[in-house]
Amino acid sequence: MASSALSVCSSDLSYGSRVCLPGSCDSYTGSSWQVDDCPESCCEPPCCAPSCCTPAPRLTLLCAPKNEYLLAVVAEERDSLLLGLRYSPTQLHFLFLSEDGAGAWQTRVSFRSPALVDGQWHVLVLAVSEGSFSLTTDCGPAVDIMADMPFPATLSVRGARFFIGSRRRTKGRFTGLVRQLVLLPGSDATRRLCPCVNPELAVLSIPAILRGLTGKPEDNEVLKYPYETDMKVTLGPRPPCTKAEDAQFWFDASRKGLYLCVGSEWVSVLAAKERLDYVEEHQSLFTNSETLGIEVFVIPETGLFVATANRKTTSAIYKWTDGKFASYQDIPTHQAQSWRHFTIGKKASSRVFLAVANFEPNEKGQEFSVIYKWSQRRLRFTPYQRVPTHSARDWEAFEVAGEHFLAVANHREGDNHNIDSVIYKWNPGTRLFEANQTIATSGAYDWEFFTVGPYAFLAVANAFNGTSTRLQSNLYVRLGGTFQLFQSFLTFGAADWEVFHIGERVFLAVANSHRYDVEMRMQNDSYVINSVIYELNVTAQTFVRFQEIRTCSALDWEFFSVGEDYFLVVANSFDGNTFSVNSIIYRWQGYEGFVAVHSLPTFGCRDWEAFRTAAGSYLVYSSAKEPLSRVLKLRTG
Ligand SMILES: [Ca+2]
Ligand SMILES: [Ca+2]
Ligand SMILES: [Ca+2]
Repeated sequence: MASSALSVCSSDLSYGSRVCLPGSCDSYTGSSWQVDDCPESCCEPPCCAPSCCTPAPRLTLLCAPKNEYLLAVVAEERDSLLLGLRYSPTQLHFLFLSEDGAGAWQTRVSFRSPALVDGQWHVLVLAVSEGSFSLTTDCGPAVDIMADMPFPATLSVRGARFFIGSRRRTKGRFTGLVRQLVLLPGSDATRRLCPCVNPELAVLSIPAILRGLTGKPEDNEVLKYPYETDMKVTLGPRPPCTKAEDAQFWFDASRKGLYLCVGSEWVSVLAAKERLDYVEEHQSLFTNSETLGIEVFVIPETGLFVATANRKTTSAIYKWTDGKFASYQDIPTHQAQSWRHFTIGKKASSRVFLAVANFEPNEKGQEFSVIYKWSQRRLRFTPYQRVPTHSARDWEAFEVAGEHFLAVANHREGDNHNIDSVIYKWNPGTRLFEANQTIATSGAYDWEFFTVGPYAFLAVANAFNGTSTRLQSNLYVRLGGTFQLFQSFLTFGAADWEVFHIGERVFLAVANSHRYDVEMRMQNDSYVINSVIYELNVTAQTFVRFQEIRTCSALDWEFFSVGEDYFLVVANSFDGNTFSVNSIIYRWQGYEGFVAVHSLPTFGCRDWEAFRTAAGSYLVYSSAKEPLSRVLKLRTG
């Protein structure tokens, strides 16, 4: 009637160098069921006692001289164990308290201990129903034990406390790592978590069973599995809690909160806090043509906008109106690649700019990109300054010590990819941007500016040098009034740099799009390659490789946060065969880095932007292959 799924990485328990024959440890012949009528301290003889040890190199078990608790429910007052899962190198014991008129006794169901002591993560699923106990390890074959002593139909946990990794006392504390413990009432999780013979961390992060519970109206019923129908766990919107529902559970799937009906109140058993639950489509935004770049920005006292850089002759600006983006202004562009919004001056609404990167010359063969300025009077963007560019891919706007800069990524001039990109500086006298510094780039795709303490950095994504995509992308630091080379990174068709901060830590992620070399033959796997996240090592004053993530011609990374969680979403555009590939949302999980949590079907995905309104958090992505961008809503609990 209940099952628990554990992922366990046991530490090396082989302290003590003595080994012993398994037979000498306990009378286990596989798995067993027995009434456990003696205190646990004496139940299992210390298997490594010298008397029972024989060196036996072939049939050996390294063992620890104690049992460790993975979980325990302890009745505090009488200090009795109501429920427990105890692990020893030889056996895994499931313990529970049975009570009837004659008294209370502890029952122990023992499985031959799964081999966990190998430094790897393991998934244990223990399914318990009235008369049977079933254990699967890493989704292998289940070991079933039919019990003479049934699992109690009711088990009062009044005044009890739940312990993970211990049973209250220091003794018996688990010395390995428990990554996740899922208690699933009323259901056997085995077939929902499996098959998963080689469980990956990504799969473990949110078990499919929890991901599937979206709290839709049709879910608002008592679970439908026959033997589960008496479990009284209700899903869906908050049900009533009256005398009739006393001691029943309500699982709020949308917020992952578990509540118990006590008296006439739902009492939180597992706290629910705001977190990303799932992503749902919010708006299909039909665009003038395929969209390469999107830029979301706010004009104070006017509203929220998105600018789309469209492949054909007209790009567009949409305004957030009644919870959707609505057409606002069309702007003629020439194979626009991206937009960049920025402001200059204090009175933000009167100094709003938008720069477009044009990839192609105009009808007269003139090649330039354009800076537009927001007209407070006309409530439209109007052309402000033309800047000569060469197949411009990207604009980056930034401010250093009160001065305003714009950097353009010049991709190529004719067939020559090894050209200068230019940093422009705002001249407050002329009120124009003027060339300030040139930097040699190779098929430049993206600029990314950031600061760390007093230092200003500018990273360029170099995508192609005319023969190869395998080349150095560079990070520059501003010293003595110019940007100077700080560090080089080997990249493969680098299309985007994304900088982000988590606490004090600074990360730089590169989107590697393509492994290609004129010398090399085309390879099928040249699009499915690793993109890399680097972390700044402050002591060494250098960025070091933090994590590599498999991507499919990645073109953009976008970092965002929801509640207390941090996420990265990647624009996967092509896998060598099709543009229909999933883009992936990764969640920051501390020492494990970023772990995949959501797969989003996308088509030729080019650019992601995250934004927030009073109604919640959203993502929008553009497609370089169809005139359709999509706005997604991040559902949180
Ligand atoms: Ca950029
Ligand atoms: Ca980005
Ligand atoms: Ca983006």
